[in-house]
Amino acid sequence: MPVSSGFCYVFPMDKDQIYSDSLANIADFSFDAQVADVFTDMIERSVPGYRAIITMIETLTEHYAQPSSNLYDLGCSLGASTLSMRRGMAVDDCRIISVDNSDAMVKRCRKAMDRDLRDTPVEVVCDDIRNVEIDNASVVVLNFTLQFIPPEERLRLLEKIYQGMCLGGVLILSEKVVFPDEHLNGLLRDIHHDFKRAHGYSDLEVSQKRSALENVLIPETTATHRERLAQAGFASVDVWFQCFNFMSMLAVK
Ligand code: GEK
Repeated sequence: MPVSSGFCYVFPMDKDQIYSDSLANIADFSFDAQVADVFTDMIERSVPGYRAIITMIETLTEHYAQPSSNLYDLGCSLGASTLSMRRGMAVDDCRIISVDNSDAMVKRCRKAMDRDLRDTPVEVVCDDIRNVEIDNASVVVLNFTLQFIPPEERLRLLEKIYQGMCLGGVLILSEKVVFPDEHLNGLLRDIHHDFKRAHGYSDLEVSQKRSALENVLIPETTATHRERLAQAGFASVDVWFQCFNFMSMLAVK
Protein backbone atom coordinates (compact mmCIF):
# COMPACT_ATOMS: atom_id res chain seq x y z
CA MET A 1 0.00 0.00 0.00
CA PRO A 2 1.60 3.34 -0.98
CA VAL A 3 2.54 5.49 2.00
CA SER A 4 1.27 8.63 0.27
CA SER A 5 -2.30 7.26 0.04
CA GLY A 6 -2.67 8.03 3.77
CA PHE A 7 -6.09 6.60 4.47
CA CYS A 8 -4.84 3.10 5.28
CA TYR A 9 -3.34 4.60 8.43
CA VAL A 10 -6.51 6.35 9.47
CA PHE A 11 -9.23 3.76 9.02
CA PRO A 12 -9.53 0.32 10.59
CA MET A 13 -9.44 -2.46 7.98
CA ASP A 14 -11.58 -5.15 9.66
CA LYS A 15 -12.69 -7.78 7.16
CA ASP A 16 -16.22 -7.59 5.80
CA GLN A 17 -17.97 -10.90 6.50
CA ILE A 18 -21.48 -9.49 6.98
CA TYR A 19 -23.08 -11.66 4.28
CA SER A 20 -20.84 -14.73 4.63
CA ASP A 21 -23.40 -16.89 6.47
CA SER A 22 -26.73 -17.82 4.92
CA LEU A 23 -29.41 -15.41 6.22
CA ALA A 24 -33.07 -16.44 6.60
CA ASN A 25 -34.25 -12.89 5.90
CA ILE A 26 -32.17 -10.34 4.07
CA ALA A 27 -33.00 -6.88 5.39
CA ASP A 28 -32.48 -3.74 3.30
CA PHE A 29 -28.86 -2.61 3.48
CA SER A 30 -28.18 0.12 6.02
CA PHE A 31 -25.04 2.00 7.05
CA ASP A 32 -25.10 0.85 10.67
CA ALA A 33 -22.25 0.19 13.12
CA GLN A 34 -21.62 -3.29 11.74
CA VAL A 35 -21.09 -1.83 8.25
CA ALA A 36 -19.10 1.18 9.50
CA ASP A 37 -16.65 -1.16 11.27
CA VAL A 38 -15.74 -2.96 8.03
CA PHE A 39 -16.51 -0.19 5.54
CA THR A 40 -13.03 0.41 4.14
CA ASP A 41 -12.54 -3.29 3.39
CA MET A 42 -16.09 -3.54 2.02
CA ILE A 43 -15.86 -0.63 -0.43
CA GLU A 44 -12.34 -1.46 -1.62
CA ARG A 45 -13.36 -5.07 -2.42
CA SER A 46 -16.72 -4.02 -3.93
CA VAL A 47 -16.11 -0.88 -5.99
CA PRO A 48 -13.61 -1.24 -8.84
CA GLY A 49 -11.51 1.90 -9.06
CA TYR A 50 -12.50 3.23 -5.63
CA ARG A 51 -8.94 3.87 -4.53
CA ALA A 52 -8.04 5.51 -7.88
CA ILE A 53 -10.98 7.90 -7.49
CA ILE A 54 -10.05 8.74 -3.89
CA THR A 55 -6.49 9.47 -5.01
CA MET A 56 -7.68 11.68 -7.88
CA ILE A 57 -9.92 13.71 -5.55
CA GLU A 58 -6.66 15.04 -4.12
CA THR A 59 -5.48 16.16 -7.58
CA LEU A 60 -8.88 17.62 -8.48
CA THR A 61 -8.93 19.56 -5.20
CA GLU A 62 -5.49 20.97 -5.95
CA HIS A 63 -6.87 22.14 -9.28
CA TYR A 64 -10.30 23.48 -8.29
CA ALA A 65 -10.23 24.63 -4.64
CA GLN A 66 -10.55 28.42 -4.57
CA PRO A 67 -9.20 30.59 -1.74
CA SER A 68 -11.72 31.42 1.03
CA SER A 69 -14.28 28.89 -0.19
CA ASN A 70 -16.04 25.83 1.20
CA LEU A 71 -15.57 22.22 0.09
CA TYR A 72 -18.28 19.59 0.68
CA ASP A 73 -18.03 15.82 1.01
CA LEU A 74 -21.66 14.68 0.78
CA GLY A 75 -22.17 11.12 2.05
CA CYS A 76 -18.69 11.14 3.56
CA SER A 77 -18.81 7.72 5.31
CA LEU A 78 -15.47 7.43 7.13
CA GLY A 79 -14.05 10.51 5.37
CA ALA A 80 -11.74 9.03 2.72
CA SER A 81 -12.68 11.76 0.22
CA THR A 82 -12.44 14.42 2.92
CA LEU A 83 -8.88 13.36 3.70
CA SER A 84 -8.02 13.48 0.00
CA MET A 85 -9.41 17.01 -0.20
CA ARG A 86 -7.33 17.94 2.82
CA ARG A 87 -4.22 16.49 1.19
CA GLY A 88 -4.89 18.36 -2.07
CA MET A 89 -5.53 21.74 -0.44
CA ALA A 90 -3.20 24.28 -2.04
CA VAL A 91 -4.98 27.55 -1.19
CA ASP A 92 -5.71 29.43 2.05
CA ASP A 93 -8.76 29.99 4.19
CA CYS A 94 -10.87 27.00 3.11
CA ARG A 95 -13.19 24.85 5.18
CA ILE A 96 -14.45 21.32 4.50
CA ILE A 97 -17.97 20.31 5.45
CA SER A 98 -18.45 16.53 5.50
CA VAL A 99 -21.99 15.21 5.81
CA ASP A 100 -23.44 11.76 6.44
CA ASN A 101 -26.76 10.69 7.94
CA SER A 102 -25.30 7.53 9.51
CA ASP A 103 -24.45 8.18 13.13
CA ALA A 104 -22.04 5.21 13.11
CA MET A 105 -20.14 6.62 10.11
CA VAL A 106 -20.03 10.15 11.51
CA LYS A 107 -18.59 9.02 14.87
CA ARG A 108 -15.77 7.13 13.15
CA CYS A 109 -15.22 9.92 10.62
CA ARG A 110 -14.76 12.47 13.41
CA LYS A 111 -12.13 10.24 15.04
CA ALA A 112 -10.33 9.84 11.69
CA MET A 113 -10.23 13.63 11.25
CA ASP A 114 -8.79 14.06 14.74
CA ARG A 115 -6.01 11.59 13.92
CA ASP A 116 -5.16 13.36 10.64
CA LEU A 117 -2.60 16.10 11.14
CA ARG A 118 -3.42 18.44 8.25
CA ASP A 119 -4.83 21.78 9.29
CA THR A 120 -7.72 22.62 6.92
CA PRO A 121 -10.73 22.79 9.29
CA VAL A 122 -13.26 19.99 8.83
CA GLU A 123 -16.78 20.06 10.21
CA VAL A 124 -18.38 16.60 10.24
CA VAL A 125 -22.16 16.96 10.22
CA CYS A 126 -24.65 14.18 10.96
CA ASP A 127 -27.58 15.04 8.69
CA ASP A 128 -29.34 14.17 5.48
CA ILE A 129 -27.52 15.79 2.56
CA ARG A 130 -30.91 16.99 1.34
CA ASN A 131 -31.14 19.24 4.43
CA VAL A 132 -27.70 20.79 4.26
CA GLU A 133 -27.14 24.29 2.91
CA ILE A 134 -24.45 24.53 0.22
CA ASP A 135 -22.70 27.88 0.17
CA ASN A 136 -19.63 29.35 -1.58
CA ALA A 137 -18.53 25.87 -2.69
CA SER A 138 -15.54 25.41 -4.98
CA VAL A 139 -15.43 21.59 -4.70
CA VAL A 140 -18.38 19.29 -4.01
CA VAL A 141 -17.92 15.51 -3.81
CA LEU A 142 -20.77 13.03 -4.20
CA ASN A 143 -18.66 9.87 -4.20
CA PHE A 144 -21.15 6.99 -4.59
CA THR A 145 -23.86 8.78 -2.58
CA LEU A 146 -26.43 10.07 -5.10
CA GLN A 147 -27.31 6.43 -5.91
CA PHE A 148 -28.87 6.16 -2.42
CA ILE A 149 -31.17 9.18 -2.94
CA PRO A 150 -34.60 8.38 -4.46
CA PRO A 151 -34.31 9.14 -8.22
CA GLU A 152 -37.18 11.66 -8.14
CA GLU A 153 -35.27 13.75 -5.57
CA ARG A 154 -31.90 13.77 -7.35
CA LEU A 155 -32.52 16.80 -9.59
CA ARG A 156 -33.59 18.96 -6.63
CA LEU A 157 -30.40 18.05 -4.77
CA LEU A 158 -28.18 18.79 -7.78
CA GLU A 159 -29.95 22.13 -8.34
CA LYS A 160 -29.28 23.07 -4.72
CA ILE A 161 -25.62 22.11 -5.09
CA TYR A 162 -25.31 24.10 -8.32
CA GLN A 163 -26.90 27.17 -6.72
CA GLY A 164 -24.44 27.00 -3.81
CA MET A 165 -21.32 26.70 -5.96
CA CYS A 166 -18.85 29.38 -7.04
CA LEU A 167 -18.26 30.05 -10.71
CA GLY A 168 -15.51 27.66 -11.86
CA GLY A 169 -16.29 25.22 -9.02
CA VAL A 170 -16.45 21.47 -9.63
CA LEU A 171 -18.84 18.70 -8.65
CA ILE A 172 -17.27 15.23 -8.61
CA LEU A 173 -20.09 12.70 -9.03
CA SER A 174 -19.22 8.99 -8.80
CA GLU A 175 -21.92 6.36 -9.33
CA LYS A 176 -22.62 2.74 -10.06
CA VAL A 177 -24.31 2.76 -13.48
CA VAL A 178 -26.42 0.58 -15.75
CA PHE A 179 -26.17 0.44 -19.54
CA PRO A 180 -28.95 0.80 -22.12
CA ASP A 181 -27.59 -2.13 -24.14
CA GLU A 182 -28.90 -5.32 -22.52
CA HIS A 183 -25.92 -7.45 -23.54
CA LEU A 184 -23.30 -4.98 -22.27
CA ASN A 185 -25.29 -4.37 -19.09
CA GLY A 186 -25.28 -8.10 -18.30
CA LEU A 187 -21.62 -8.45 -19.21
CA LEU A 188 -20.46 -5.56 -17.01
CA ARG A 189 -22.66 -6.72 -14.12
CA ASP A 190 -21.10 -10.21 -14.39
CA ILE A 191 -17.58 -8.78 -14.61
CA HIS A 192 -18.28 -6.75 -11.47
CA HIS A 193 -19.35 -9.92 -9.66
CA ASP A 194 -16.14 -11.61 -10.90
CA PHE A 195 -14.20 -8.64 -9.45
CA LYS A 196 -15.87 -9.23 -6.07
CA ARG A 197 -15.12 -12.98 -6.17
CA ALA A 198 -11.51 -12.22 -7.13
CA HIS A 199 -11.34 -10.07 -3.99
CA GLY A 200 -12.48 -12.94 -1.76
CA TYR A 201 -16.29 -12.66 -1.67
CA SER A 202 -18.16 -15.96 -2.09
CA ASP A 203 -21.14 -16.48 -4.44
CA LEU A 204 -23.38 -16.42 -1.34
CA GLU A 205 -21.95 -13.07 -0.18
CA VAL A 206 -22.34 -11.55 -3.64
CA SER A 207 -25.93 -12.69 -3.99
CA GLN A 208 -27.07 -11.78 -0.43
CA LYS A 209 -25.47 -8.31 -0.69
CA ARG A 210 -27.16 -7.79 -4.06
CA SER A 211 -30.55 -8.60 -2.51
CA ALA A 212 -29.89 -6.26 0.43
CA LEU A 213 -29.05 -3.38 -1.93
CA GLU A 214 -31.86 -3.99 -4.41
CA ASN A 215 -34.29 -1.37 -3.06
CA VAL A 216 -31.63 0.89 -1.59
CA LEU A 217 -29.06 1.58 -4.33
CA ILE A 218 -30.78 2.63 -7.55
CA PRO A 219 -28.27 2.95 -10.42
CA GLU A 220 -29.05 4.92 -13.57
CA THR A 221 -27.39 5.28 -16.97
CA THR A 222 -24.54 7.70 -17.56
CA ALA A 223 -26.79 9.50 -20.07
CA THR A 224 -29.40 10.11 -17.35
CA HIS A 225 -26.74 11.59 -15.05
CA ARG A 226 -25.36 13.73 -17.87
CA GLU A 227 -28.81 15.11 -18.77
CA ARG A 228 -29.72 15.79 -15.14
CA LEU A 229 -26.46 17.64 -14.48
CA ALA A 230 -27.10 19.81 -17.54
CA GLN A 231 -30.67 20.41 -16.37
CA ALA A 232 -29.35 21.46 -12.94
CA GLY A 233 -27.31 24.14 -14.74
CA PHE A 234 -23.80 22.69 -15.13
CA ALA A 235 -22.14 23.94 -18.31
CA SER A 236 -19.28 21.44 -18.68
CA VAL A 237 -20.03 17.81 -17.89
CA ASP A 238 -18.18 14.60 -18.75
CA VAL A 239 -16.94 11.25 -17.50
CA TRP A 240 -13.31 11.29 -16.34
CA PHE A 241 -13.14 7.73 -14.92
CA GLN A 242 -14.83 4.42 -15.56
CA CYS A 243 -14.15 0.85 -14.49
CA PHE A 244 -16.84 -1.64 -15.56
CA ASN A 245 -20.18 -0.39 -14.18
CA PHE A 246 -18.67 2.28 -11.90
CA MET A 247 -17.91 5.74 -13.22
CA SER A 248 -17.09 9.24 -12.07
CA MET A 249 -18.06 12.53 -13.72
CA LEU A 250 -16.89 16.11 -13.44
CA ALA A 251 -19.46 18.88 -13.67
CA VAL A 252 -18.10 22.40 -13.71
CA LYS A 253 -20.17 25.52 -13.04
C1 GEK B 1 -16.27 7.60 0.25
N1 GEK B 1 -18.25 8.97 -0.17
O1 GEK B 1 -15.65 6.78 0.95
N2 GEK B 1 -27.75 11.89 3.53
C2 GEK B 1 -26.51 11.75 4.03
N3 GEK B 1 -25.74 10.65 3.83
C3 GEK B 1 -26.27 9.64 3.10
C4 GEK B 1 -27.57 9.71 2.56
C5 GEK B 1 -28.32 10.89 2.80
N4 GEK B 1 -29.56 11.05 2.32
N5 GEK B 1 -27.83 8.56 1.90
C6 GEK B 1 -26.73 7.80 2.02
N6 GEK B 1 -25.79 8.44 2.75
C7 GEK B 1 -17.74 7.80 0.56
C8 GEK B 1 -18.52 6.55 0.26
S1 GEK B 1 -20.96 5.32 0.71
C9 GEK B 1 -21.02 4.51 -0.80
C10 GEK B 1 -20.00 6.77 0.30
C11 GEK B 1 -21.29 3.07 -0.75
C12 GEK B 1 -24.44 7.99 3.09
C13 GEK B 1 -24.39 6.63 3.75
O2 GEK B 1 -24.63 6.69 5.14
C14 GEK B 1 -22.96 6.18 3.39
O3 GEK B 1 -22.05 6.48 4.41
C15 GEK B 1 -22.65 6.93 2.11
O4 GEK B 1 -23.71 7.86 1.90
C16 GEK B 1 -22.53 6.09 0.87
O5 GEK B 1 -15.78 8.25 -0.69
O6 GEK B 1 -21.37 2.48 0.33
O7 GEK B 1 -21.48 2.49 -1.88
